[in-house]
Amino acid sequence: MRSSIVQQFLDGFVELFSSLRLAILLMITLVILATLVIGLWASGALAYQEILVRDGGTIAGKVSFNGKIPEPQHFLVQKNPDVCGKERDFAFVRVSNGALQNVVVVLQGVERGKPFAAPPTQFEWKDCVSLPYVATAPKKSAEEWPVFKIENKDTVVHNPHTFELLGAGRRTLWNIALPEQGSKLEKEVRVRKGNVIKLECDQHDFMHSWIRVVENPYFAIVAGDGHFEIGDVSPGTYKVVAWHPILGEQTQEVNVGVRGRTKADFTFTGK
Ligand SMILES: [Cu+2]
Repeated sequence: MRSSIVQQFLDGFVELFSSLRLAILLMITLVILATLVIGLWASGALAYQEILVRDGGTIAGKVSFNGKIPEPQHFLVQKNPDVCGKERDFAFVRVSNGALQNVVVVLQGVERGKPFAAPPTQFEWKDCVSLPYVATAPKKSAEEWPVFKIENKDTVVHNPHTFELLGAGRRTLWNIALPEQGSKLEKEVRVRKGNVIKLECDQHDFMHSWIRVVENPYFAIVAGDGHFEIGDVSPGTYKVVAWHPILGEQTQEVNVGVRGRTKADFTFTGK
């Protein structure tokens, strides 16, 4: 009799313990899952998703410049004046017939939509100029880094140096010499938090390019006349950002209707 009471007590204890253990295991699993989901979300690892866009609309507009156009910066060439010239002027702000050049327009935070191609961003370093001056670098998910391809077409040493820009600060990504004509590099740019990369040459302080990281295919670089167009946009409300490397960015909210055409014009002003 006594032994069966003890047995019952023991059985009950074992049962309680195993259900407690189960509950604890369940809680631990839930905590791990929640941490993972929050972590993925915070790191942006939840990649852009390609879907079939039906009845998409278009956002189009023009980016203008008003006011005094800043003077180009004048540089005295220290290295390789035989190839690069003795002096250089570099225009950080370029305007053509009132149209601001080198602006990237992006739709912010679009998580799914039309196909997103992510080819390497290509630069040609020729006549001691880095071209293009402004480019985009597609980043499809947290772990798929944009890639830069640079070719040295000059007979002098160029030394591409990339920086991730973070507010007023900047962090070196890499710094690789291209010693001779025909030297090439192809390398990931592991940008962490920022969405702007600066490309410079450590040999020549008048060589500059700026790159906007784009996380969806809804972006455009303005044409020479200032116009841009972004198509296949699912109907909805969007934040349109116009970004210039020197003049900063402007944002406006627009609505895109079924197969609609929405206008988004921007005007930057001289300081
Ligand atoms: Cu150089």
